[in-house]
Amino acid sequence: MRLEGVELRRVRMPLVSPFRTSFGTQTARDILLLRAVTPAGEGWGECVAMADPLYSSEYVEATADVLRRFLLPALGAAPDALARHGAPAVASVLSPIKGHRMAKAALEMAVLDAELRAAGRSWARELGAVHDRVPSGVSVGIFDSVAQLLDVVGGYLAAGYVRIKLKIEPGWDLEPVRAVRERYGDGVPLQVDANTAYTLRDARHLARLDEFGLLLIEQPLEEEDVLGHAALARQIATPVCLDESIVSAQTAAAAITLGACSIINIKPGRVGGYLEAVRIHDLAAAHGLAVWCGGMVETGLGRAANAALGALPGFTLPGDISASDRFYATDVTEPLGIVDGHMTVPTGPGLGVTPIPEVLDEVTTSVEWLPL
Ligand code: SMG
Ligand code: MG
Repeated sequence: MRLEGVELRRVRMPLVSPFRTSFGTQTARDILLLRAVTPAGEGWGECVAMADPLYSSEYVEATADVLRRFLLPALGAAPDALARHGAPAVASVLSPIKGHRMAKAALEMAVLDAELRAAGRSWARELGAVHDRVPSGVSVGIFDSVAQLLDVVGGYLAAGYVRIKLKIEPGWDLEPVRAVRERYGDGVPLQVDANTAYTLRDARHLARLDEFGLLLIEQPLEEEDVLGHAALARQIATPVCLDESIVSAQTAAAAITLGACSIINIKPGRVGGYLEAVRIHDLAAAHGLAVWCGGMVETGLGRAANAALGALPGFTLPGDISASDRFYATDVTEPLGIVDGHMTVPTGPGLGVTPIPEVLDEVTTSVEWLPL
């Protein structure tokens, strides 16, 4: 594998409806896409960083900056490692540069996609997928009223989604959960995600969610409050799942050992790439923990890769792997749909999906070519 350069392409995609979480409301997604160019063809990467550092410390401008200033020059200075080891060399070459996992993940994704496309191998096969389709869950935002929420949830259930995740925050937790249970019954697989909106002082309040038989509560406390999650897990019956706190296999191992979670949401971008994501999957499986694949409002590129990851054997809970039309009227790839509540895992070379040039051009706000 020899990398000639990487194109950074910023796209702006309007969302079909506002997506409100405990940290803000999004009406459009500003995304950095990477196109890795090699003599044998190209590969695509999608950076999951958001426009603002509200979900995590990374944000889209910062990821472009660190790629330009540090990550691509570092990779350019290590052609032998890349030639010899291919995509797995990316993380090791970039390891002296601290943090910036979403930027690193996007670069590794683009390089791995180029490599797999050239070899005619699929993402799913490369990662170790064992299923040809994955159950599709949907993440539902915060609304002004419970009535609105119930309508939206009803629509997703009618569309076949097999699991509902409700975003919660103080003031929007017991009531929406109770309303969904009352309207749609105890049989609906249901979970909640607080995106760090609570503190350990809320433990008794959060314990009131216990009666609703939730699959899990995701990241109730601050990213760095691993001990707080361990203490909370002892005070509530709902299983604690970590998202923001898990940024590597090492932090996953610590959280598991400390009893901070019994389930992990794996997002490849958050942990520095799909290869690290597989290591967390393996670690969790060795400890008997369930994992599921999270979502970062990706285009079809990221979603296709997530579907392949979610098809590994340890992904025993439905992921946030909703169809293209959950967020986008027009995806940059062929639309990914769900049938009987499942998304088919792509089997073509690499990611198995490719941006449609005309659609891509329409949503592109800037293009920058960075030779290596
Ligand atoms: O991609 O379906 C999706 C969104 C899933 O809720 C989702 N992601 O904390 O898990 C999470 C959030 C992070 C992004 S919210 C803008
Ligand atoms: Mg989350």
